[in-house]
Amino acid sequence: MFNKVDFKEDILKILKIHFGKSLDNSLSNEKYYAVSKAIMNLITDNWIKTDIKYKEGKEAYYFSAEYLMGRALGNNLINLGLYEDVKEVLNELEIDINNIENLEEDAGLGNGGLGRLAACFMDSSATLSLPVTGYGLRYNYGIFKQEFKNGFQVEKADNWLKHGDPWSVKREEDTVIVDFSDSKVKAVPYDTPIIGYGTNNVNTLRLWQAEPIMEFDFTLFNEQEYDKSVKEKNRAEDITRVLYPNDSKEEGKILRLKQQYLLASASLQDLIREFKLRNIDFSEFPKYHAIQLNDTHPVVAIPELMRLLIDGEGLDWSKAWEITQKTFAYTNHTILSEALEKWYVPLFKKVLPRIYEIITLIDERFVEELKSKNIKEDKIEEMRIISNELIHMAWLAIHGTYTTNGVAQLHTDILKNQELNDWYKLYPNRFQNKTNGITPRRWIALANKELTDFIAELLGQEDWLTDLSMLKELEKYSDDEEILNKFLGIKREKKEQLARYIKEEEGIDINIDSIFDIQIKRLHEYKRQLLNAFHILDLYYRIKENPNMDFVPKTFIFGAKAAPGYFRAKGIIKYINEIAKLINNDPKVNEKIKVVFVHNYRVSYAEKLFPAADVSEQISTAGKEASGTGNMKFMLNGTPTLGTYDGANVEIVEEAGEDNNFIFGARVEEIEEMKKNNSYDPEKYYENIKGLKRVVDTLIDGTFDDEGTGMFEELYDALLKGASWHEPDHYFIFRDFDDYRKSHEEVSNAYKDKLVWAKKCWINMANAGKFNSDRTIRQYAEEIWSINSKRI
Ligand code: NBG
Repeated sequence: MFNKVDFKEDILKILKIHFGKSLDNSLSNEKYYAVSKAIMNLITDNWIKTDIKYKEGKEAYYFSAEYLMGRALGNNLINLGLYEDVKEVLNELEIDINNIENLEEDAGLGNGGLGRLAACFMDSSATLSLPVTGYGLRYNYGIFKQEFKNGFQVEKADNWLKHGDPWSVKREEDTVIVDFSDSKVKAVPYDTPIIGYGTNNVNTLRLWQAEPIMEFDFTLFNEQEYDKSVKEKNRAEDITRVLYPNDSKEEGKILRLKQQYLLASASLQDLIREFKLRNIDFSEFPKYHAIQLNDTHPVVAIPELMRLLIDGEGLDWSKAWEITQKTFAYTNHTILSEALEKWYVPLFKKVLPRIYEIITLIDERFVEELKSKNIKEDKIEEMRIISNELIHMAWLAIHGTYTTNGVAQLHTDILKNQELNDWYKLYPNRFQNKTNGITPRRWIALANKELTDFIAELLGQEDWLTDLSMLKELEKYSDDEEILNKFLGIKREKKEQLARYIKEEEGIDINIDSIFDIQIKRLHEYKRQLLNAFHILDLYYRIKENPNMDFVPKTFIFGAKAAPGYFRAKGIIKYINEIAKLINNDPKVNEKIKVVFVHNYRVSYAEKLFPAADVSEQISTAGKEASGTGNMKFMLNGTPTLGTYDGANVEIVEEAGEDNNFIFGARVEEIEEMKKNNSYDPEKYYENIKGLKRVVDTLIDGTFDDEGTGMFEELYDALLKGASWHEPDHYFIFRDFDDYRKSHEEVSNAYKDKLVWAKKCWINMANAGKFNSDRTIRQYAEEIWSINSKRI
């Protein structure tokens, strides 16, 4: 039971012990630290109990190179059900809870959807009292902080640990040694508690940090060679120094391979050490462990487990292989070819010679298997794990695991029938779908308290936060004016809050009565922020031509980081910022449209954006977005989707109805058809679709200045001339432009009648139940991991 007096005393004690200060003279971030540590104190007994309880039987382990956790304080208080109590205590201490919440740095140990999904899965696993432990890497620097200079993206280091990390505990005693050909390093685990909602269970996220075995070289130090004496230390620490900032594109760098191997090896050594305490035969290993590989990043764990079993434990090959295959499962998160990881053999061999050798043996045996199944020679060459001096990690993943899953129905179908069709034919029973989800604790309870309270009032209870399907009951109010008006009032309040925040952060005034049309996600050509930009510019020109045209004011909001080496993505950011400058400074139109590109989009910014949105932009080229999860966050907060038939959009529309969303553009079949027949002619659209040429030409006609970088011309060429590696307009922007414009018009028309609009929003929210990550995790637990709830 929570005791206010004790809690208050704890805070004061921690301030004293940790900072040598009293409440009066401590700084805000010290108060944040003390409050967080006081919460750690509250949950520790349950954390220990949970750990003991889980050891009784089978556990699942989520191996992921990324966890995009965001802030912990508010979420932990929500999950503990203590938000209001703690707020009161802090009030008595004259500490403003919002103030200290906002001081917390985001734990940005991920790039985008894949890392955020891992974070939602942790929350759901704990909430369901499921024995699931996350394994990952503790990067000293997370995803870079983004600034704009003259509209160009500039990256700054994200020193998220600068004020310390009250939410983790270093477990020196569980340190393991990881071997590379040129060095050995220590992997030291830091454990973070994952607090479930509505349960006492506290799960664990274990993140490894690389450290040198020898702190520094005393001989060199004594010889006054100070730089050299710490060289080894720095080299070791470099491994977990920084997160690679690429989303959906792989970097074939040595350091990246070292990161992946450190994660795989340290985590497996940890599991094997624990397993050996059971004193049972290794053939029982899969009965106690299911390991989920989050994309190909941790797939080197497959040969690493083979190595540990054969070289370390003396098992023979076939027994080790059987154990390995029964232990691992693999999730595929993309079909983009540039994201399917391949390692260049000479590089891999140099860093991990023994692991390379094991992969060659796996490959040889696989080739035998294919031959025995009468697969043709050329097919075998295509499918084998090592070919053309490249190791295909996705092939290794499918072959070395008992199941492969996609992350939305459409994505899984594309894997089975197109991208991985050969594999599907080889192992038809190994493929399954697990449609992604999001945690309602962070994405509505924390981010939208107003709507959360309203829902609880209508449903008369609070269990809906774990059983989102209850939202369906709210559908009966979809014609109830009073309810809809209250709902609109809440949306308005969230829009006001966002507008205030945007004013503070970006210095821009936005109109609360305008439609907040929001596209927030990583910047990537396939996500087509450029299509959105072209449409905005077209609108601008049409308003200029016809100032009296019937128009509903719109605020277009973007948030996106571009990978630092992704030239085109950076060009698109600059282009949108140029459009924003033009429009926002034109007094004749800025009453009608505004464009805001918020800087440093991240989890904590997202919490303010999703609840305030009127329109959710999900406009990827059909077939390219594996799932999307932002689309689900908008939906849960009552926002219709303006999107293509792609990823989980398809399922969103299935749940909430076509009438309540705005679907446009080419579907997968049409795009496949065009590709097959080579029949797509972007130039035809460019010349014939009214208004299209005018906006596309702004990339080269001097309307905007890219300061001599050549960025805009390069974008233009990509659309009209193509490049060595792709056809012109390979994301079909021109094909979809006019359809997209029409859909925007439909949005404007629907928005004019407040109640018609509110009903669409309401029905979306009421049908968001499927997209609870609790549902997703329950399916993983039952259909992949075979684990059961274990409440303490
Ligand atoms: C991303 C997809 C998204 C999907 C998330 C989570 C990668 C490699 N993939 O569509 O692009 O929602 O994974 O599954 O980051």
